[in-house]
Amino acid sequence: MPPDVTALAGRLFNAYTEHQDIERLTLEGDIAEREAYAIQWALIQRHVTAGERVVGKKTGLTSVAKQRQMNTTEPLYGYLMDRTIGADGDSISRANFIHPRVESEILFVMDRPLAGPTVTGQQVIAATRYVLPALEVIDSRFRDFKFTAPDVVADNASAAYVILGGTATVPAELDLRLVGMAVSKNGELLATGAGAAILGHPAGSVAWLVRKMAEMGAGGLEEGDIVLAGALVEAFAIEPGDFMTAEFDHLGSVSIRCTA
Ligand code: OOG
Ligand code: MG
Repeated sequence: MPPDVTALAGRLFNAYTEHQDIERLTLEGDIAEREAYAIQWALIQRHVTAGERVVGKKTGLTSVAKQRQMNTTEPLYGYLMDRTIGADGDSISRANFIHPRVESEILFVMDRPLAGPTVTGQQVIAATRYVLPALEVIDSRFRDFKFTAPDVVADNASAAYVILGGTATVPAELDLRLVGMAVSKNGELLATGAGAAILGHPAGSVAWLVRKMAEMGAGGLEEGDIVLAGALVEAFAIEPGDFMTAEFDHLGSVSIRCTA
């Protein structure tokens, strides 16, 4: 029996708005990839009905570090909503999340639309207005942050919040593969990475997203879209009192604070 797309999207929407975890969906039966993206799309429609607006897209599980941490090898995409975007140094309240984790990322701002099954990283760079360093807060709606690939697709790739920082940089001016990054919590170094960690090149990661959207019949990127290319290193839990900073070569730094 195919999954009840509307009911499952409603369950995920309630978990998101109530900051209350739920059992993963695949415990009740298999969900195919296309069905998982259909649930994700129904979930986004619930957000839109609630007055939110799509402002961009995200890839996830595009680095080996993330794939190892979450025990999966399949990248995925999801949507970014207007109410979940913040600026450098902003605080998040722990009470608004279930079990938040922070990821260090490079964010693309699109200058023009981009769609189709054969889009390349070079085409992504040509269609990009600028890139920024970003911190993504992910917050799986599933108990203990444990899921299979279709679960996390349905759950909009664990998207929860994004902090934009640094200075706008035109990507053609540097080699994004070799942009280095150091992330720290409360002044202590947690991990280091480079752009090449995400599918070989951050723009390649965005190109993968565009091709995957085409495969799912979901259109592509719009002018002005913000696009997260995926975490360079693993995600780290954030708790009240924590201050996390990701410093990037060339792009600048971005910080987040967590309060109760
Ligand atoms: C899925 C989302 C992963 C990334 O940048 O790799 C992600 C998860 O790990 O919960 O956003
Ligand atoms: Mg991410």
